[in-house]
Amino acid sequence: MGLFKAAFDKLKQGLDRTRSTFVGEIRSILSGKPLSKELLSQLEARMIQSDFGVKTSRELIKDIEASWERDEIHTGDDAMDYLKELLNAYWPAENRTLNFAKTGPTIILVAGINGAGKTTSIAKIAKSLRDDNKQVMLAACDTFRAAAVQQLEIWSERIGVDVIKGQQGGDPASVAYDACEAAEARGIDVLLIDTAGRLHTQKHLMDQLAKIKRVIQKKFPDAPHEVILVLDATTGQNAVTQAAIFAQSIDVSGIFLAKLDGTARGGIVVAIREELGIPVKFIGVGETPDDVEPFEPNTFVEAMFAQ
Ligand SMILES: Nc1nc2c(ncn2[C@@H]2O[C@H](COP(=O)(O)OP(=O)(O)O)[C@@H](O)[C@H]2O)c(=O)[nH]1
Ligand SMILES: [Mg+2]
Repeated sequence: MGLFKAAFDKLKQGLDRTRSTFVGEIRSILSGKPLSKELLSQLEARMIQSDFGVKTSRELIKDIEASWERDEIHTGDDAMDYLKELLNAYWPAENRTLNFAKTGPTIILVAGINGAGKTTSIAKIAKSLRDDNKQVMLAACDTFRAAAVQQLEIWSERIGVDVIKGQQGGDPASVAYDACEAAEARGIDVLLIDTAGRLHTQKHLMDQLAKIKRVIQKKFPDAPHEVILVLDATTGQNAVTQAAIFAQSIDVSGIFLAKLDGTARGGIVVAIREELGIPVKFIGVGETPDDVEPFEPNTFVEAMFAQ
């Protein structure tokens, strides 16, 4: 049940690269030494390299420096502990769980550029919900690419959930509408809508997402209950830039940060919070439907710093 409770060992394994590279390096820089400006500047450089973002890195270093000046911390090891403490307190209290419909099916619209990990992440969410005894259905609204529909069908068969699809090249919004009707008729709990990640232009893509949303609302005025944006953690700052573009066109309610296992720059989770203010709800830590964890800041920080 990866979606509901973070599994520490799995998370730790998923963060292997970040742990061995970023945390391993800062540990070797800081450990066993008295704190100095030089150590702090090395720490800051490593944080920036690990995608924490320039502004956040600067602020966290300033906080550590202030604590050192107040004579509260003295060594590199103290600074490392303090950084961990700051990170633990970094995320605001906010809702990071899925928002379910009060009545009728919960509609989850999933967006993101091609290759970000949308379809895989949908399979992960679907499997977790199935494991939690929910009736799940998928809608293949990436009608632009035949392969996209096939990929979703393969996952749906493996997980054992229905998928609604239209004709190749057909109107994605009408597939979304059909899927909403089918979800209601079949008493489905959660409908996950896969969307295109690339069209002729960015404007086409954003217009299409907006249209899908409008059509869903014709059927269920309070839907979509979630708009999940899937970002590829390995693309670092590019992912943040993309997210800002999507967020301008559709109200993104949560981020699924895929491929965190594939990067040593786990600091991206911090940069997303800082620059977008959209909660990361889930993280992807591998390619199978079980490789998903809810994003719980404290568990995340503990796993990242675990020895
Ligand atoms: N290592 C790893 N690979 C992932 C993860 N999520 C997706 N992928 C891979 O990323 C590639 C693109 O994923 P896909 O779901 O097809 O992306 P889409 O184009 O956005 O639908 C595939 O090879 C996936 O197996 C993840 O969390 N970790
Ligand atoms: Mg896809």
